[in-house]
Amino acid sequence: MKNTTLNSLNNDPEILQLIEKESIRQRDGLEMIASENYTSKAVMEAQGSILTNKYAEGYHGKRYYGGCEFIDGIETLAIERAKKLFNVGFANVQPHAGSQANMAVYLASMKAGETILGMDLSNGGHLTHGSPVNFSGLLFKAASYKLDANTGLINYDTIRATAKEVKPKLIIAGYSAYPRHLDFAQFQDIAKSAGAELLVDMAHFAGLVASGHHQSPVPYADYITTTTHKTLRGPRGGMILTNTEEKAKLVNSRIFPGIQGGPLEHVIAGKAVAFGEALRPEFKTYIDQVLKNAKVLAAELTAEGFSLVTGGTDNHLLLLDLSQSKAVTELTGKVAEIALDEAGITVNKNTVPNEKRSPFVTSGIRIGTPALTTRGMKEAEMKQIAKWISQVLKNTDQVDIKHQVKQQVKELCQSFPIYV
Ligand code: DSN
Repeated sequence: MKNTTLNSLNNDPEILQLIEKESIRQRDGLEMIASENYTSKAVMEAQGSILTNKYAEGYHGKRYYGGCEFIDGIETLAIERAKKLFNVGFANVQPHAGSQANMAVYLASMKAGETILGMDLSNGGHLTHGSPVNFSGLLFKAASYKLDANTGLINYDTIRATAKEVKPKLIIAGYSAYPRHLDFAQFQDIAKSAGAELLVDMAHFAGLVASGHHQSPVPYADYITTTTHKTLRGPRGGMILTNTEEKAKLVNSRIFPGIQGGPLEHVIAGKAVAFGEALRPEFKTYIDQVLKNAKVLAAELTAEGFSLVTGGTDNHLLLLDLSQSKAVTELTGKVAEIALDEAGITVNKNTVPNEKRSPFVTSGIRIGTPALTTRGMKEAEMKQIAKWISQVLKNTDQVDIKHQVKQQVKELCQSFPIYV
């Protein structure tokens, strides 16, 4: 596939070729990593623009560089659109990623060495929610809550009991691999009883909040963080939302000069474009279809003999527990991921509750529908895809089957071009 927008890269054929190959991979394969999506061309144009040339440390009216008059306009638009989209008082659109957004909130809410309480990583939490190898576990005392061993669901009584015991300064509600909705009223009550602040990291489900398909954390949380590139379908980046001026000021100072220097104004322009897109009625229809697709996929894979953590999904992702699935024996997440990749279906291996294997091997795979829905795929395609996933996972050592599926995947993808 010749990418005609990359003419200037003719002088760098090594990079050009690799971008072309990645374009073909994205075009011909089924992207089912739950945290990935396809941005619009408009988002990419903003992100690939001359705005990358500009330094703009500081904030509107308080920059440390001259020549920021247009940058101010762009960043203000991003902030105003974010506030409208989430019906919230304050937004900081400068975090380079979700990780930096979380770090700034931790430093706003606590001193180093104090305690955070988040979902255990192997139970579906995120690296920045207290993993010992991440800044969150290195700089803070990290306690975690696990999912109910029988149901795979969040047990709010367990979180309450743990909070009482470890007395956290900050409780984190949010996940990377949990297929159900969160109850923010319960989290808020637990945090209040424990004398803690509440952070909702909505990175995965921000699109669902924006479209009204998930309860909004805004009335309940002290801080809300998100990435902008998952269900929100914007450029790769982060954002922090707050409801009070006091917290907004604190967060702003923790982002800059606390942990970041110059903001990525080209990415911020991309965020503004994406928020504008998410404010349109079509975005609601899009998320509606994301959820319908996930439900159909869940039902079809269950019928094929696969076991789903929590028995199904309410959101954009499903988590297959291969160790509990009648359809396969001794299949690891690692082998499943590789086999599906060979068949043109991209997913990621994932730990499951009560995981017995290492995070490099795992007993599960996480599957999401945001990217395929952006391509226009609906229930009928999900039914077909579930059959292919099942066929490949039941025959991971059958090269012919993987090749056959890959060919069929490519043919399906031709009917659903990403960028026309
Ligand atoms: N790595 C992201 C995910 O895949 O969920 C979270 O940052």
